[in-house]
Amino acid sequence: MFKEKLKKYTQNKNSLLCIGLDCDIRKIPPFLLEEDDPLFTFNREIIEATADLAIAFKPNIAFYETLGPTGWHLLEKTLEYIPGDCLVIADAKRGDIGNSARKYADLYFQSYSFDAITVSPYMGYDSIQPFIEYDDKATFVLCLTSNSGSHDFQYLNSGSEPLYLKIARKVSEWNLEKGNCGLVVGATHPENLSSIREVSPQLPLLIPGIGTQGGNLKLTVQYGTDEKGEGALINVSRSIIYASPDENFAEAARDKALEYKHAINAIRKVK
Ligand code: OMP
Repeated sequence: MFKEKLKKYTQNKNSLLCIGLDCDIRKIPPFLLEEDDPLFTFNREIIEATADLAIAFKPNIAFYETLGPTGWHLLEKTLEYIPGDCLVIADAKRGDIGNSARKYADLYFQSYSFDAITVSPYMGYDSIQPFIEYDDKATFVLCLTSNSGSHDFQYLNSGSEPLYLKIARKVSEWNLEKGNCGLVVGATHPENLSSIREVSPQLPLLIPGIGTQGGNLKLTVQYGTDEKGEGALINVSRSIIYASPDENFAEAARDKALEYKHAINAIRKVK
């Protein structure tokens, strides 16, 4: 079960860190371009250097899909390389009518062995249910996203509360089925994290937006974690994986990951 694994890895590794594997041929250290498979070499080195510090890796599927068949192969090889004591989250942001959603669920949970996926709630319950049916996997529903466009719809009033809170409430209801749902909440809205936590105390939160996007780490950890200082995956992608453009890139990524892990834990302690 995802939630049990999350608890175990959080405690064993004393970490909430999730590392985003958003590999981009234009951003990896130039010297890697001489390799046969530069992006795989990059991912492999990053995973090797940071796996003991992270509880999860989150490949954003766009970075793989954009490469066509080569990208799917790169994703496969990358997944094989991630050690068993790390959760693997497909950041795919899927969401379609039921019978199409089932195909996505089968792809990510059966053909590929991801532990969790991100999905959009816009099309409602039948677009999410095929993912929830996989009871040993987790489904993270976009609730309040980190980007500026989150203001277009997510704050709109829906009855007596903003839409993002309605989504948090709905997903808490769906979670009653199998206990395997979570929410995605951007670290760029830390002040709204506490109300989301209040509405959904039992849901794990996947929180991107730290680092390059400028999210507030202190408030994110304070408001995003549960009463034990757990139940959250704090994602950092670019600020860790592209910490250095030189030959020491993996070492630099490890240093950054360590820095984030410690900074997060220092906040959890005084929570
Ligand atoms: P960095 O900004 O480089 O740390 O990357 C953040 C990662 O999290 C990217 O892969 C985004 O697509 C993803 N993300 C957000 O940035 N904001 C969100 O609200 C949701 C996600 C996500 O679902 O992971």
